Amino acid sequence: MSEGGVHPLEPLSEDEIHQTVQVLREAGHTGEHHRFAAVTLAEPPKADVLGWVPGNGTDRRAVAYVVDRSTGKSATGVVSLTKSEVVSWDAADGHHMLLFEELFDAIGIVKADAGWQEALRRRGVEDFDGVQCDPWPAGNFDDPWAGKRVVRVVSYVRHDEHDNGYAHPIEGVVATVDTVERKVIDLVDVGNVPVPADCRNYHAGSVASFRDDLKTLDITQPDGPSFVVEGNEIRWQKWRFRVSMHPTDGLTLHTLTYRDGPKGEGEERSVLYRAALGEMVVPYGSTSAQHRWKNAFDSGELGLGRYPLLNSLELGCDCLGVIHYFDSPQVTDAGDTQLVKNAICLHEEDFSILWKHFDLETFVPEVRRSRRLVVSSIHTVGNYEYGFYWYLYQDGTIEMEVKLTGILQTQGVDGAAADPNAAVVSPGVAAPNHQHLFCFRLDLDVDGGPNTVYEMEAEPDPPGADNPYGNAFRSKATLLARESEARRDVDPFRGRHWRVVNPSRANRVGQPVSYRLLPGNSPLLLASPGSRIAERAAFARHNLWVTPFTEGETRAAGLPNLNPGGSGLPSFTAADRSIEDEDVVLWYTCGLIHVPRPEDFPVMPVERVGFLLQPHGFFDENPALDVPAPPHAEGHCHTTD
Ligand SMILES: [Cu+2]
Repeated sequence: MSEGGVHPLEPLSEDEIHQTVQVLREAGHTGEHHRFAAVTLAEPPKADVLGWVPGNGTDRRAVAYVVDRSTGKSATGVVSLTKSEVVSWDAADGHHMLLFEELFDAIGIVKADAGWQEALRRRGVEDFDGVQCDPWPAGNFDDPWAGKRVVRVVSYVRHDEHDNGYAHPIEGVVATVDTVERKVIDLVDVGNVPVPADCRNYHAGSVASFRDDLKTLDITQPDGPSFVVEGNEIRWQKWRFRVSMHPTDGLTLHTLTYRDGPKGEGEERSVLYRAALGEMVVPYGSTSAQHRWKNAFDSGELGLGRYPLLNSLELGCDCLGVIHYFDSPQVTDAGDTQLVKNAICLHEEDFSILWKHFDLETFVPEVRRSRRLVVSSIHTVGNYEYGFYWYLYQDGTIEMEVKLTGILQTQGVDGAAADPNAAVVSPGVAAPNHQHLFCFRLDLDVDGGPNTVYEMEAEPDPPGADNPYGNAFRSKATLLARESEARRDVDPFRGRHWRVVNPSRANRVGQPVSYRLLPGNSPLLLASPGSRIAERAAFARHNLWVTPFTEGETRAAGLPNLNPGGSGLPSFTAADRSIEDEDVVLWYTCGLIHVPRPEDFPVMPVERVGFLLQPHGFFDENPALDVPAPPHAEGHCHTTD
């Protein structure tokens, strides 16, 4: 048995990753042709985690996602680290995320391809070494190669090593590479658009002059931060939770509770069991040969929680203040271990006012500063960066904010043949319209559960004898009893949102306790319902889905790489299960419709999107009354008893 002190949700150590690889090798499951897309903790069944007490060992397990490069077949292996043996080896499933080795190989294969070289010469490009090739997930369009492991490669010219290639797209050339056969199996070479010549750079060496009026801004916490970290457990104010980095789900919160009442006396109340990205997709809206197939599932196809997509964060650059970093041990394709240092950043921020009132009878104000805890990570997926920021607030609010930055996906255009589905951002350079759609899997356990979900919205009362002035409106609650009733879309005109209620527990005024999901910007998938991407990214056709918690139902689109569609939520919900008075999981999709601006180029200022989880009747009153006034405040911001 594992050591009693190790919590079942502690991430794998480098030694445990090494052990997993060794066990699979020694059992004969993996050989010279096998590569490891990911090795991560096999999270134990929920009941085992919740029932764990220190001193009770659990069977600690790892899961390995493996690809055989000689056949393209993939497999999932589960290894008991406690017993050092293989628990299961499922060679039946395919579609595991892309290996970096496949992506890097594809670049070399394309550059050596005579047809591709000829297509570039036709565009005046002769220096193939200076060309930047970007391999992409290929999607699934019933192509002749459907079912094989393929990637599509598009290219850009760099005038020197650090030049921004996205300013010089080589338009109309797409090479499809079979990563098993290791050859180009299809080459698109269409159109006659010149490669845009203007250099558009953003790195410090390329900026002519910097503004010179920024004074020093230091953040100091002379007494240290207010949080305590033990393993992957964090305690801050009344919150307690765990954090981890998952290969596909990215930054993950586990077993989040809030202590209701004074220190040492309050009740520790459960809010959620697990919250993380359940999938994301970036569908492009251009019909052109170079862009029509671009639908990156950056989570399930590319594994944004893996090295080298997962960034090592730098103090003073990515994060400011008194920081605690969590490292992320990873497996390499070849089965070695690699530590991503500073993968998760934990720190506190001042966040303006928490609450205030100025009493006009006494002219005495009461003001409290809001402090929030920030847990964040940043991921580079090709041209884009995504930052995921979980915020915890003193009033019981939880917020997710995705920060989108990086470089636009670009398209060479000549003025005469402008693409109606793209926006020009620089002379000769357009960027296709696209969406970024993030589906968060939110396993709420409000006061432990079971829970029931209600859709809430404001409804005007009809004018009449009961509403003579026509001003009345009420809050309408609609029970979502079955999965088929819980595929819902936002309605900002009615303030639509969703409440997760614990029907067996009431607050002081007799209402069932609840947390509510307040949606942020929530566009739906714009691609037509009959399109292949609508099948593959079905989760994004509704803002909300609700399922009863079921072990293994973790990915909103299943394993999306090369997948024709139908996996994930459509399949989970096919039996139309009851979700009333159950352990419910919410799948909420927020996102952006990105019509690119010239200001997004050559590097895009951060855009933000996200949502809130807020207590609604969970507490009996404002839970942040006990936040003290700032001790060193100048002037008058509170009474002095
Ligand atoms: Cu975008």
